[in-house]
Amino acid sequence: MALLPENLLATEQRFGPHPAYSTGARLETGIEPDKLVKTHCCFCGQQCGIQLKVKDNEVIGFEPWEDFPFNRGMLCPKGVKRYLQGGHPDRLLHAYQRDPAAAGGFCEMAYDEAIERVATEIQRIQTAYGNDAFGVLTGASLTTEKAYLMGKFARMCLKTANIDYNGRLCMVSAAAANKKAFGIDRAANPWSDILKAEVIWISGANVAECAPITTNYVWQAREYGAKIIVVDPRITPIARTCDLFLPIKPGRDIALFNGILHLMIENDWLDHDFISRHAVGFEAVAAHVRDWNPKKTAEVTGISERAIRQAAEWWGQSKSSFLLHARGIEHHSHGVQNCLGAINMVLASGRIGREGCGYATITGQANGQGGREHGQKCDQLPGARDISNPEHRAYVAGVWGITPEELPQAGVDAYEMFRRIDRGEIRGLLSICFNPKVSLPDNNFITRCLEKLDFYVAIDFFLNETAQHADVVLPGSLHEEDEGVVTQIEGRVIKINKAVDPPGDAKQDWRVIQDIAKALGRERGFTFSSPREIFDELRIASKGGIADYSGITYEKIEKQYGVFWPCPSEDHPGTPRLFEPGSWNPIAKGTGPYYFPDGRARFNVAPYTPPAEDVDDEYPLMLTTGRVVSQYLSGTQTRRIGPLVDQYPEPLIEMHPQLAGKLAIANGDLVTVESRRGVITLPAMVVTTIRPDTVFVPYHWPGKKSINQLTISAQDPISKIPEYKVCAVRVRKEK
Ligand SMILES: Nc1nc2c(c(=O)[nH]1)N[C@H]1C(S)=C(S)[C@@H](COP(=O)(O)OP(=O)(O)OC[C@H]3O[C@@H](n4cnc5c(=O)[nH]c(N)nc54)[C@H](O)[C@@H]3O)O[C@H]1N2
Ligand SMILES: Nc1nc2c(c(=O)[nH]1)N[C@H]1C(S)=C(S)[C@@H](COP(=O)(O)OP(=O)(O)OC[C@H]3O[C@@H](n4cnc5c(=O)[nH]c(N)nc54)[C@H](O)[C@@H]3O)O[C@H]1N2
Ligand code: SF4
Ligand SMILES: [Mo]
Repeated sequence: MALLPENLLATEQRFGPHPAYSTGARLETGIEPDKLVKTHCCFCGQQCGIQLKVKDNEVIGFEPWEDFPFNRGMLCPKGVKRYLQGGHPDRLLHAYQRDPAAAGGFCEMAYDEAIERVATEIQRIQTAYGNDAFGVLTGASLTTEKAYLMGKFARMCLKTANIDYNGRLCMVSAAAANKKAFGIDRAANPWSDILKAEVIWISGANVAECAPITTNYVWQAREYGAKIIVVDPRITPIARTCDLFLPIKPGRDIALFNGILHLMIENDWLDHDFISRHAVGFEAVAAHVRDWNPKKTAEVTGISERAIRQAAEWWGQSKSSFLLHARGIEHHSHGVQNCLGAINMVLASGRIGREGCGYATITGQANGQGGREHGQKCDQLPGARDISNPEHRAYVAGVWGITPEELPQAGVDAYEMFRRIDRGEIRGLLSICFNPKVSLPDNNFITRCLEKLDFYVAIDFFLNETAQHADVVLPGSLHEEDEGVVTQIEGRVIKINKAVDPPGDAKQDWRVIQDIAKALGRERGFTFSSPREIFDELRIASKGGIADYSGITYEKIEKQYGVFWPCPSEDHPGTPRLFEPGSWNPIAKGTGPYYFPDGRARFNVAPYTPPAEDVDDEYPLMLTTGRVVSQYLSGTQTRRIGPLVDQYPEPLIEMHPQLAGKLAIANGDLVTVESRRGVITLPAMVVTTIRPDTVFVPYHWPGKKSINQLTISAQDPISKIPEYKVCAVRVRKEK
């Protein structure tokens, strides 16, 4: 047995120096590297360029990569410390199987034997309960090659409909709204357009902590005179430097967007030419927002009428603008409607698809964009194709050498998979790059489901909290141990380059998947010998789809510092800005720039509905959740990096002094927060930067420190995103 169980226990303890945190000691050695590898950060969707220093097959540090145009060498605290994961003692070096008798509950297993066992269990479960009884959960931190392979593996090798990914918790509301309004799901503009905007509107995005490099774009625009408007229940770091802050009540953003559009119409701050020539549906939306006068908008949103009028005036009268949003408006049971409300405001202004006139959702995970395009979503096929469309099915089946009938239909979303596990309909699970025990809402339910599985196999480089329920754990690859492409926040396809080989028995993820296919006797279609071969097939599979990568090559990415999709042929330069006149569009075919047969964008009526669980006498406060700058997602990676742990060692409950005063709570006191689903006790952080009716807790910690014990599993009916951003709670001081 390796170091595994002791270290896992150790990483749960935050106090004092302990061996399981990487401390960065190796960096101080001043060793000359053997080579520098130009690649990108493994964490957020900005995908900053970075050069890794490599010595003796180990990443020992980094150098800035100043030529890469997006970040020009800048990095945030996570990027600076990312290299510390590789040498961590918890790195999985072998396969493991569950063994209640072993310390830590697992014992080492030969890799080949583990693969055989996985194949046997898959066959056993599918023979007894049907193909769909085996589910697959994947992630948007995977390269696009791997995301593509996972979609193909689930449908062609396992023949199951049930594959979905962790972007279901992240990008899907914006994706669904973008498809409804524009027919395409990608940032409309490159970030360089932010610099040319007169007004920058930021809704529900903690830019400085979660998209740190974007802060630089926003601040540079401010230097040139731009006005910054921020909408958030908390005065986040970007809000501290904005020109107008709108302290919205969680869950009320549609009301604000409708209220702003109301004032735009009343004051005739509209682009009539754009509305009549490039869009449809304005009249219905205009009729709908007639009611949303400033008084009503102020009552619902909790923002003053004066601030609403000021925001409308700046937005309405500007000549150029950029609207950005993130999970703050998307993590809602009406997340799609929220995004449609934002888009209506953009379309009415006509400021999109031009220099300095932009709109985008800020993508989340490393490959939040590319990971949602090529078929790891439950209803999608490569090229952002639709699994229920017969033409799309026929095309992809043709590329894979199967008949369309052999392709399963749409499966269910990630949360629904757990409900099916609970009901005994799904009996087996393979997960890669996902930690649902920490990251899904109402996660005590998720833990109970994991214990019900007949068989569960996890592929990861660390034993995350979900994988601790696995029967078999397979050692996959760390970011720097493989190559492939990802698509960053702007829609720019970039290349991750391999710096080191996987250690021990660890294998590149795509090899692990192909080994399982082989052990199942279904090797056909899974004999790739490199990520480049997978990418070349992906290019063909995406050809003619909306997310067309067919003209992108590894060489072109290197030459151009990335290629913006769509890129339909090798002589096409790529598409940094969408919706420009004459740009390639396989749907509109010259009728207009939007991805519909008539070439026009769509206004969508976005009715206001309150959150799934509103406050009442019993649970009188709103809980909202999110992130801090030094921690990343479920924390599997960043909770193992000492300097990042030091910055924010454990979750705190942010509350306003008014609320704290009422409950006799002082900064640092232990406070219990309770919802209808769970309870948590954490130290208070009393700050004036949050609404007095709202508390905020970051979600990067497991077990008793996991705020997802309290969150609600209500989902948006269209996108199926969970409502992480608002539920009702009560708060009391611990005696
Ligand atoms: N440091 C760090 N950076 C990250 C990540 C990380 O874990 N850590 N994760 C990456 C990923 S996957 C993602 S998805 C992004 C997320 O990036 P963001 O969406 O920017 O981050 P969040 O903290 O989830 O939420 C953003 C803001 O929404 C606000 N908010 C809450 N409720 C509402 C509401 O009802 N309306 C409005 N308008 N605002 C509301 C919160 O106060 C918060 O400031 O970050 C990426 N970058
Ligand atoms: N309360 C609350 N909950 C939330 C959110 C919130 O705002 N509030 N945000 C949601 C959002 S936006 C997101 S994106 C999710 C994220 O939630 P998860 O996807 O569950 O979080 P991760 O920490 O990314 O878990 C990914 C796992 O993949 C592994 N991994 C990373 N890269 C690779 C790789 O290349 N190969 C392999 N084999 N493994 C890899 C990591 O080690 C980790 O164990 O959380 C969601 N949960
Ligand atoms: S901003 Fe994102 S991509 Fe850039 S260094 Fe930080 S975590 Fe990495
Ligand atoms: Mo995310």
